[in-house]
Amino acid sequence: MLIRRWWLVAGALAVVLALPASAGAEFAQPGWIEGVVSVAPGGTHVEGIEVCANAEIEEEENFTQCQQSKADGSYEVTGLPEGKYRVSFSSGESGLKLVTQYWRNVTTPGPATLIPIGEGQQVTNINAELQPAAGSIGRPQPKILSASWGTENAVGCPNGTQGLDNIPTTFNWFIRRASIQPTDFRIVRSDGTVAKPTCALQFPPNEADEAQTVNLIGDFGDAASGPTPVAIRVVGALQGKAPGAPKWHKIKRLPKAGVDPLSGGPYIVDAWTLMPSIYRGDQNRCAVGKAFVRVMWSNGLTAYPSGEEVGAAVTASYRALYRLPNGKTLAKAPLEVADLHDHESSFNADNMHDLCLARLPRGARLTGVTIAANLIQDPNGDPNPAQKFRVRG
Ligand SMILES: [Ca+2]
Ligand SMILES: [Ca+2]
Ligand SMILES: [Ca+2]
Ligand SMILES: [Ca+2]
Repeated sequence: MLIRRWWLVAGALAVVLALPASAGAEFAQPGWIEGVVSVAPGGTHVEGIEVCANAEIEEEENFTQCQQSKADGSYEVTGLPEGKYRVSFSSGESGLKLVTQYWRNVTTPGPATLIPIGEGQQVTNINAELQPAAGSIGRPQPKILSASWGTENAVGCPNGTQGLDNIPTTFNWFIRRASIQPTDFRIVRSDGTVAKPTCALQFPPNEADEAQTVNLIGDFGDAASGPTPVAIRVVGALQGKAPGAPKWHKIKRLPKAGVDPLSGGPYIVDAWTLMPSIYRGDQNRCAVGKAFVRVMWSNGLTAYPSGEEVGAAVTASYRALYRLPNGKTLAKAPLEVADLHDHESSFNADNMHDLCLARLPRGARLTGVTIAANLIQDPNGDPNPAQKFRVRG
């Protein structure tokens, strides 16, 4: 089968084979497939998903052509000789941990629908929505969740400068430490001036599973007489990944985020189930329980009004909300709260708590976290408002 072999060898050889005068009809035009890929929940279009078209061609090795999706989720796999193709969709270079699937939403190759492609034929709308793999969370796109003015003239940088302000900035992704530089950020003040941080640290949240926060430290304003910081922008190249995803990924431009005032209280910005792969090495992890929920806040956390590490009142008030397969909601009280005593001084307490939960019913899905008001304070001494945080998706 000369025609089929043509596609399996280098283009240069094809020219040689094409020389006989009568050969024109033998060299069929290749076909191709195209479509759009997205990631659930929400059907976000993602760059770097790998789409492969695989044909078992008689008397030949398997023939496979692959291509990655573009930023708008579209892809084209070209150069396909006539045949029937099994099309697969997988994580590729997307930086996400996704379940590999075949066209028409099956996860094993056996029952996959074969797509016939004729000579020179264009087959369109070979679309797919991929699901996050177990032990990862979706989050196909990075986002800033919060930027809150934490303290005024009260913190320092490793270069020795003291008396600085800080703005902990939280993301829905882990940010790769080696990619963070102070020059990656700008702080816009109320008078229109722009400040650069003196340093940008993953501290106090400094554990490997706490990489969602970057603490911007510098001279950002004056709460009493102004100006005050009002917005932050990311202007440099950060790298990040969704918690549980295998690869770091370049973070493209993010929308400008507003800065909460110094006097504001702390609030919950994120909650997700800690998977074993991430939680295993955590030094101050839950010592009890079967399911573990990371609760991330906008600012450092201690007990209100003592400023000591949080205790029984906080444990008693937290609830993790779950949706059960029968549609009912379960409000689960934690057995304990972990990720406490992060640092020697409670002033450096970080912005995370871990809820240690007893075994959950099968199929329970985390939908939110609640806690009553006036139990937790931020480093400026401001108490928390009551929280009814909803998990999206
Ligand atoms: Ca505050
Ligand atoms: Ca921890
Ligand atoms: Ca911690
Ligand atoms: Ca903590």
